[in-house]
Amino acid sequence: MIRRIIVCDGAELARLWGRIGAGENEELIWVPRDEESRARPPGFRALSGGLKVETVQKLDTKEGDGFALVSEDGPFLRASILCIAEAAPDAPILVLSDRVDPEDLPDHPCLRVTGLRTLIRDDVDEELEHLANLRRLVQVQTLLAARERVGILLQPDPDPDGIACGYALRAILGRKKSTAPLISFGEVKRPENRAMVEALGIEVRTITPDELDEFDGIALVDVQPTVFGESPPARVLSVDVVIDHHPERPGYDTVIRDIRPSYGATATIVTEYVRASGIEVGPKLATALLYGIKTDTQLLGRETSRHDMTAFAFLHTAHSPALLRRIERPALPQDGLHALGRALAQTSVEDGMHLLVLGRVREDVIPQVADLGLQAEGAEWAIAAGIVHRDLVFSVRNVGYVRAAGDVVRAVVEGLGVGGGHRTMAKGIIPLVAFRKVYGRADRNTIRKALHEAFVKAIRREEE
Ligand SMILES: [Mn+2]
Repeated sequence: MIRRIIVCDGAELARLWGRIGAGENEELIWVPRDEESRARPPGFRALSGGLKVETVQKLDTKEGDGFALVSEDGPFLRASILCIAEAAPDAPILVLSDRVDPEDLPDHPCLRVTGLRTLIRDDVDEELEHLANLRRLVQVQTLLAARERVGILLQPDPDPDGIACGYALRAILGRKKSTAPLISFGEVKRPENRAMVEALGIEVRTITPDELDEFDGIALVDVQPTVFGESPPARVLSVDVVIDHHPERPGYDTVIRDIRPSYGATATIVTEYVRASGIEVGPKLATALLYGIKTDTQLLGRETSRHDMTAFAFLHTAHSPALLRRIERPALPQDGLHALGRALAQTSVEDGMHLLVLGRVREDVIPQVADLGLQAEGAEWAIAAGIVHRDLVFSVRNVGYVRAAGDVVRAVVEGLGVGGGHRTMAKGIIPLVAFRKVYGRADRNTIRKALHEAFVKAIRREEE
């Protein structure tokens, strides 16, 4: 059994350690200071005169045994480390000291230094943060408790962050769909957002501004009232709760305002509420919030705070990987697979570019094909294009060490349509009308040729 030998310098630190309580396999040693009485702290063995080479030898340490030195006295620590290094060279040493500078300690191959009080302090600070979140949450709960119907308002075409926050807020309010529906002025449209509500069975009701009157409580998550157009409905300018991570906007009233622009996702704020509330976090709730943070921060990439990291780690232990996969990789419909088959039949990688033209297809098939396309040998770029309604829609992926996908797509759609994205992922939309005006027709071959040339040009231009 591995032993941990705890050496406390002086009665005060020994008693402090004693109050924390000895862990299993801990052997407690007290080194009395000169001025101290000989009253031995309970549980400790006294070692007058400090650690000596012989005393360490007598401890007869075995492989795996380690020392913890608790002291604020530099000379004591230096002498003790040297003794241990000589008598038990393989034993690791943990120094717990708030005042001694680690730089002043002798070199040792297996030494860590941490504070004792600061260690406790960090935990206390963390608890106080939980408490601050609990206070906010209790305010929200108290304010809304007596309301019959609370509308949880999301941005139009809500994204995963907004959807997750609405879903979680309802859970921590202890309410149901009927008394706290998720509402929005614009339906969930984007395929990746649809995939989320479908996989999690979350309903978002599309309402008109007039329908807000049905509610005697309104809470906004991941959005602020002045986002809703030039002259938002009056009811929306005076609400009960706003929880958001976008920069604070003026021009509206709310009873409770929790806006934290340094956070990468509103789902992080709501996750902190969830933790503070102590409610059980089931796999659905955890997956929703995790996906919200993941998409808003580009998987903890840009604009991520330590709060986002902590919330993500907390949720990760509770989420369902299978559910997350279903959201991120929605089931491919059979005609999508056929379209993919036809595209693959004439596939080739040219100029490091793998272009797959799908024809008419469901929109969510396109990004999945782009992901797949990047796996082709020699492909630095994958472009999957398909026709959705009256648009040519394409998803772009790259390997990451080439030009930013967002910039390239913006160059490709310039004057024709809209597009944008990030370093390795981007999306573009060109109305077929605009495409035909330039290229005459919009059949498979024309699309392939046009996109190939446009991308080669845009990538080269970006490289200049
Ligand atoms: Mn957000």
